[in-house]
Amino acid sequence: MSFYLGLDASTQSMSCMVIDVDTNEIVYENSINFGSALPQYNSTSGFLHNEDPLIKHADPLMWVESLDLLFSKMKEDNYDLSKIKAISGSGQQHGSVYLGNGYKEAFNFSPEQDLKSQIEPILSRKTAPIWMDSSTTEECNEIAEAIGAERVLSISGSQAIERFTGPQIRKFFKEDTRSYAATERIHLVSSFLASILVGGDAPIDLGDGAGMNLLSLADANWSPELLEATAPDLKDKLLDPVPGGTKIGEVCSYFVSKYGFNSNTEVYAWSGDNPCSLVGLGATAPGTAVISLGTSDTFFGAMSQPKTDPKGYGHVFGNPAGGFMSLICFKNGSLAREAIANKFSFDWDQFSKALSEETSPGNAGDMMLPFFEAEITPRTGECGPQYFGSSSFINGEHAAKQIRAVVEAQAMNMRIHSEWMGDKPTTILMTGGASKNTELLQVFTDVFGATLKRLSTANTAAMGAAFMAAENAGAMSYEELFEKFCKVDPEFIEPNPQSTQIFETLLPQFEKHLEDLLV
Ligand code: XUL
Repeated sequence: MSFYLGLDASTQSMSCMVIDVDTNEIVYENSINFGSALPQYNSTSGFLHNEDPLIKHADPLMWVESLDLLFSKMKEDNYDLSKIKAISGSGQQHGSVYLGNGYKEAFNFSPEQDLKSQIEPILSRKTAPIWMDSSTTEECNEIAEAIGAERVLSISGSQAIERFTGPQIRKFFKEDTRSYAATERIHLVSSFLASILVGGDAPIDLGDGAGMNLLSLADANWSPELLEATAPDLKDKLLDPVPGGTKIGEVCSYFVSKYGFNSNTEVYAWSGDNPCSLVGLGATAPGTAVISLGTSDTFFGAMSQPKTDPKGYGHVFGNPAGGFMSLICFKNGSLAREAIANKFSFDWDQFSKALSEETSPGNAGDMMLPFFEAEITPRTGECGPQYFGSSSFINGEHAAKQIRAVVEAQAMNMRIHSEWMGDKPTTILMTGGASKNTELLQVFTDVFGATLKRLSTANTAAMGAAFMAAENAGAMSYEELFEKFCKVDPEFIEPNPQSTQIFETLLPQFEKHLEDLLV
């Protein structure tokens, strides 16, 4: 029994990774893309269309169905699930699922029916607000006014933030008080899927729980002040949070009879995708900065003591290996890169070529603010992309320059907003789907003036979840797991000093455009 399964419920897909701690190999990987595998949910990018661009909800049944689909695929591939010793998982952060009357009984799943039809009747809110939602500014202000903005930051490690679960819960309570009252349990994406695996309520871990504006970091428990400022009777709707990697039970009989899991397969508390990536990258000790280029781009690192961002964009989450982590999130990550590629019908090869062959660092002064969606860092509202520089660039006559402009702006925005974390990093670990693109990374290395290293797997959230299962089940320590599995790609990406100098001169200009936008 040397096999450990990590699941990753991200914005656009449900993925899995099995590691074998005897042979030090990843022995199985698979992924269900929501848009292509489950088109009936009309969620090409993992969320439902809404007339209001600030509202981003997903159908929780899509996540549930993807779990059945993923295990069916493993079975079809003749992967013997009875060999799995323990499971943990990663979920996109902040998204919340609301369960009502009869939910506990429903968790006693019958293998005669699929999961989706058994979960559907117990949802007290049909859709789940996800991290991309920016529609709760009013609720954030109300929470901040109730106890003081500074106090929200010092208790929870983050200002009241639109996508965080507390403000989302408050909005639900205000808009649909009856359904809120009928809600018996509120889960995060991570604890919801963990609950399904064990067939009973699973707690939220401190890593993901810190993304709710409800947790007191100092007490490692829900803050009575924040609960009260958010919505009535909220404490009763939440289970007490647990430290990362707490054992929450065994896989329930549904998975045993349907997919052949061993009934002794242990399940450990799931966490958020960023805390899991910290583990999967072997970056749980302070000193290593990480950039993840995914649907959202994030910049994060482990911290021994919580430190807050004076500008209020940064967050403090729990580190699943103990202690804390800092994080800043940029909503216009892959979605912005995809939007510009689609605008010019470029595939990823053409995208790379645009960066390496058709344009040069600094883009001859042409610059943009790449906020296709309302940005989180900095908070922009629904402003759309903005272009500055030559008229041919502004008019979109030069596709390659617009592509470079998006990537340069993403890197400059990230550099400016990560400065509060402390010393400028000299080495940064890169992860996420887009980290495979070397030409794109050249822009990041030049802007940061730091060496970039990649790991051999880009799927670090699933890897982190598999590590959490293995470490907590007693297979081996995190240090040993990192040593065995976290193989750094021998090809480092080094900054070109001349290009870095160009960006040093451009950064103040870029910052000025940002400031003008926020006025
Ligand atoms: C982090 C954040 C995103 C989501 C989705 O605060 O909102 O990174 O976790 O990946």
